[in-house]
Amino acid sequence: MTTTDPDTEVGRDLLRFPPDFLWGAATASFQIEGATGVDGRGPSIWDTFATRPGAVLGGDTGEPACDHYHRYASDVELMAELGLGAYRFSVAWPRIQPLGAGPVEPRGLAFYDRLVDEVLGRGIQPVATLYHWDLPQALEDRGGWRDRDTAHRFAEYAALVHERLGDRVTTWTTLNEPWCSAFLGYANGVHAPGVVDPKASLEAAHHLLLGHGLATRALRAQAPADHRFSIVLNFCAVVAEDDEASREAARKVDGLQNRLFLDPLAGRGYPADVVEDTAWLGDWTAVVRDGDLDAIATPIDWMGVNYYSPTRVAAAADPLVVTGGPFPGLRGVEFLPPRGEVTGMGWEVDATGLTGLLRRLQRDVGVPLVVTENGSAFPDVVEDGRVEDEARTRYLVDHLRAAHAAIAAGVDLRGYFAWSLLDNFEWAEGYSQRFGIVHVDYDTQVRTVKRSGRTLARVIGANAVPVDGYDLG
Ligand code: IFM
Repeated sequence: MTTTDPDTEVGRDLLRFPPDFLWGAATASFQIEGATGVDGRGPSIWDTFATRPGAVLGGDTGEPACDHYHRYASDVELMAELGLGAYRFSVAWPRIQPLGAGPVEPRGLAFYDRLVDEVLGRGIQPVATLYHWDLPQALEDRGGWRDRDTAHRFAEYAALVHERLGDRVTTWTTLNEPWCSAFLGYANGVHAPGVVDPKASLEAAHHLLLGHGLATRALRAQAPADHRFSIVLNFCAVVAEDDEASREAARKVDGLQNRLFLDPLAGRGYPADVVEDTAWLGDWTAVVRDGDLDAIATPIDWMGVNYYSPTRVAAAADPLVVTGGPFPGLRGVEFLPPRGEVTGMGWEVDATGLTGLLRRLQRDVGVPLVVTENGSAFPDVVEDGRVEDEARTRYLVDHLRAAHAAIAAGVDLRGYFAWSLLDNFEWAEGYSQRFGIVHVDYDTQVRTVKRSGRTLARVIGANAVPVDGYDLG
């Protein structure tokens, strides 16, 4: 359709999104809040991990991050300026229960109360994630996600946050990217808590999924019928070299990255091929008890899809050679270098991977989808108070076109959240990688909306993205 809409000034061929499409940006507590020792917050595994020499680039920690704990009101004002319809944030468990169980810290709950009121006051829909990796250290001291009890503690914590915020927040996510919590945290230990124990990481994956299921059940039992529950997974679009052995390698990676999580959530149990591939580590499925798979398959209302990049694989010369890295028990796979443009993280840029992934999930999942994270890190330069982040802007617009293509192909995609609203603490990379559509000067805490942010605002205003070109901002 061609239009010269004076309101949007886009004036070219447009790809229009459905009228009620949800436009947002996402963040996570530990990555932006700072104020780690304030108002009774307990230590999280990331506070501990960041003090381990060499664990986080540059020795960076959760301080100051974006000092969002104190600056949330002006950050919400920024969201309103960008025209966001929704804000996806996470609640820090150690602010609510400093020891991960038992006593509740009222000042922690009060912070999220104020945040939610501010967000709603600006006409923005809050989308709350209950766990984005900041496990209370006290629980890790008892085994963390390797310990089944953590799943029960998570369900209790989830219920009490929902009890407090559920009169205003209706859209909920239990876990963000359990693959990362389990495998980066416990298989190769590049994330907190920094444990290297591949078999235990599979047990942790089960306990995370169990925690999701128990929490979803508990929330459903206490929530009004219009509340919407979900889990957010990070998927990789696996691209294999064109030969049989490489397709077999892709099956293994897809199994450990995607199907290990998708299948039990969809009621299909753990995929037999993944159980078989990992059996040489020892029988991790021994931790699965009667009733666990039913709990994990508690129906959800939507699924969050985090997509950044494709993963290229080929067969290794020796099918039994241990691949290493975060995939527990993976053998016989070679990860190939990215092709074409890469981001600051070294991740290949391929928007078509998003379309393919969404189409596949439409078949495999059976609930509406939301892109809950998508974005790119590039080094930014602030010049005359402006950040002209051309590469990030292209990434954004191309991925929006890819999301639109999925909708056009029949995918029930309900929303798109940019990762991230603000530059922030990028985990093991510290503050070295900037994903924000808003630049943060960590010394002065000055925020500057980047060209990508201005572009997203224009797209939201038009509820459409141009068929070609990037010159919107
Ligand atoms: O910053 C992270 C986020 O916390 C989880 N998803 C991926 C992002 C970029 O690495």
